[in-house]
Amino acid sequence: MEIKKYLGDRKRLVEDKLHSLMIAAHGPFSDHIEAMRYSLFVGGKRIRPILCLASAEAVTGDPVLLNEALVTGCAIECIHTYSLIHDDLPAMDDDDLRRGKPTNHKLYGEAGAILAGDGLLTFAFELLARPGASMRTTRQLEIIRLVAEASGSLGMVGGQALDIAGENTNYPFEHLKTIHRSKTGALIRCAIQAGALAGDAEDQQVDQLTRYGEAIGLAFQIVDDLLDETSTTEVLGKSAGADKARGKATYPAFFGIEETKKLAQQAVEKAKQALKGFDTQPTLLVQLADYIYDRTH
Ligand code: GRG
Repeated sequence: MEIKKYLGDRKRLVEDKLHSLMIAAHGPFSDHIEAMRYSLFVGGKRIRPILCLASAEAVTGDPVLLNEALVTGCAIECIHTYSLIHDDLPAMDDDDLRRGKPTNHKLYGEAGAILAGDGLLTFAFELLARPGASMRTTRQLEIIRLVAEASGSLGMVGGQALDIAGENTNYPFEHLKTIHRSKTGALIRCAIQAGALAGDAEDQQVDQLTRYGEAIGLAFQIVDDLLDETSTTEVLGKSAGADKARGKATYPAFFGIEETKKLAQQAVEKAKQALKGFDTQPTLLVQLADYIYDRTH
């Protein structure tokens, strides 16, 4: 399938599912829920749930298991959205624009935005721990633990803490790699691993998809560093040039633009290598790896 069509179809599928999960869980009326819904539906590429689903599709065609992967991906998207809401707060990156629209705290105030993020994070675990999920309980618990680890202090939250502490300091490149791996890479890798587990993959497949996910997570953040330097606020839907303005270390700051592009490409190639030996070559995952390099926002 052509990758643009695949991304469009899956984005719609994810958004329809997110709508139905939010309505089923919360009922329609309250300012707090509205603040959660605002950031969840204001835009976004939905790359984490799409990767979760594509990973499951690489190991199973069973529609029941694919639905499990879809719900899992939606939970991860809720966590991603919470992280963006909190990242934009005045106490963190203090941004006015996200996904091309005003940031959550600009509309709902700081307390409202903190609570919207908290609500989304908690809702994600409600979804992951849902009763009656059509997978083995051990698998469901494995996914819950994986998502908790990837989002928490040894993953995204820890990476964010290191990132903030490192602003305007001259730390070595190895430290930047740790920040990238934890702040951004962990949740992307986890989306792919969780998709494989929801699809009831064999251990060897989980291992290969984990290595794919690690490489894709790194490629994604290197490209994010590049876009921050080379693109515009209009195209990105968030403030371009923000990394430099905040004294953040990035790949281009260490290596320059051209070398950074090569490093991103190498990470994409490493991801594709990890898929070698799959019974049927997971073409979509290969194409998604290329998309992550080619993306413009
Ligand atoms: C506040 C705990 C906490 C963590 C924040 C995700 C994050 C950690 C900070 C966001 C800062 C940032 C720009 C990170 C770079 C990579 C990244 C996560 C970009 C945004 O993800 P996309 O491109 O966004 O998938 P969309 O809007 O498409 O969902």
